[in-house]
Amino acid sequence: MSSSPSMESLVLQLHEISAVKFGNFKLKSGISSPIYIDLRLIVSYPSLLRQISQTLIASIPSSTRYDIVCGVPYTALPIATCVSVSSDIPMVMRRKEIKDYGTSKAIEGDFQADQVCLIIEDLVTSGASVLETAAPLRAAGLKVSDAVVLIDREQGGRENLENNGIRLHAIIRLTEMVRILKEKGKLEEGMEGVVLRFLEENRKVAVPKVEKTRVRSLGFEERAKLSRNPTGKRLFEVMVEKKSNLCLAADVGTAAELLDIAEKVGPEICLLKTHVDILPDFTPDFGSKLRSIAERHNFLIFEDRKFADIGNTVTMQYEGGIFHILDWADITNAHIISGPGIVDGLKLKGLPCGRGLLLLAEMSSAGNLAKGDYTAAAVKIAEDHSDFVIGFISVNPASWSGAPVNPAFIQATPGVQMVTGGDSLGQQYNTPRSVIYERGSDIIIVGRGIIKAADPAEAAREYRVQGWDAYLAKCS
Ligand code: S5P
Repeated sequence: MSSSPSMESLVLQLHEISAVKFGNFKLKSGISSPIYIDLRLIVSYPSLLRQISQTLIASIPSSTRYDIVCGVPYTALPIATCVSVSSDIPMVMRRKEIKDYGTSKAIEGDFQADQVCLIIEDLVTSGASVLETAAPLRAAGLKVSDAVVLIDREQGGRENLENNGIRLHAIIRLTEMVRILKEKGKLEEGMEGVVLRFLEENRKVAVPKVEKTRVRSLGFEERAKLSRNPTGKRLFEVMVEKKSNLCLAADVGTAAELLDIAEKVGPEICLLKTHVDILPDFTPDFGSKLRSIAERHNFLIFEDRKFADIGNTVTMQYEGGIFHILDWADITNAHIISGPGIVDGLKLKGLPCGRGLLLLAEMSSAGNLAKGDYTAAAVKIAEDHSDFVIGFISVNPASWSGAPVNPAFIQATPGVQMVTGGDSLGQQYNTPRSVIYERGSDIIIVGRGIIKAADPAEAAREYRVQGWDAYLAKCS
């Protein structure tokens, strides 16, 4: 296999400036390596730096879309700067010294959530440094799906990144580099074999595990700014204003009882969830009565309709019928069993009114089928409709595989009581702390734990305090 003249020239220049050396080197990991690559030197060679950045840009497939670039600190920072300047693409910088990315300052520069960021790196071994940079970028709401690297050491980085949703574009593979240097007479006799054997024996370098608990969560104030939907934004703001991440599931027997409990529990909650189809005394003025209580106590209304039909049908179910949900519910929710058309249908009606939608990504009941690929499909649909979808009904979002979920999305979790357990019909309960702190949710949805309490207002206060304390612990 022959290499292009520009690639050969790059390799020879890297060798010339001793950025690539052969011998016996002790690596940081403790193992001895016959090859050592130190690309920090390239800042001293402007024409080489220019050549590298131009080759990097040219190596990215034209089908890869990106709005901004970010270099992995520190060696790739000057490379990314050159790419940014010469292709007129804005850049952001990741602060390396911030270990936990609890503030927006982990990423410097101007950007918007949902923009696509291309990561630029000098050398990939296991892919760990690219992942360390991708994590805070994603936590800040940016999308990361591609990384471009000058040298791939072919030691598992490509596969590790692929497993984390990042495609690697490499300019030079290490084996190819060694072959070029051998052909050009730059290697001592036998060195090619030594290096290739070393690579063969160290094919797979595992990515060190990132401790999840060290990752401080972004606060609701920050996340409010990331939400693209007015109701999603408002919900975050109400949570901050009221220090409440409690949603009451107001599953009472009559509309009169519902309005009564809304009045009593209103000061403690950020959200009140209804099932209007269980109210025998529902009247057309129910919505306006509930809205006036909601305005007085500053909470939002969520009709737990769980739409599940095709797009055309749900448009009619949403605005019509007896309940006119669209008129009074800030938020409703939908299963994704029928595919993304259901979101298109609901959005057609809901978006012009500023409403928001939660998707059921998981369920709390025993034996339910919403898991794995189904949950991943819900996340994908949400990302494709982040102007209308504000988040998920979920149970354990911290356990979701794949890329971290955009922090603009709110996680709301049912199946919450002060003690773990369940009911006789499959409901399963976790505690407020476990749901918020361990399982990575934002809002606790509590029904019978409050409604059936001797003093619902007092019980709601207790749930609010526990839910909020767990949120504060997660952010500190
Ligand atoms: O998976 C789910 C989704 C929802 S929205 N599991 C649930 O329990 N819910 C709703 O949360 C359910 O319809 C009910 O209104 C509430 C839980 O009530 P609780 O009395 O068990 O706390």
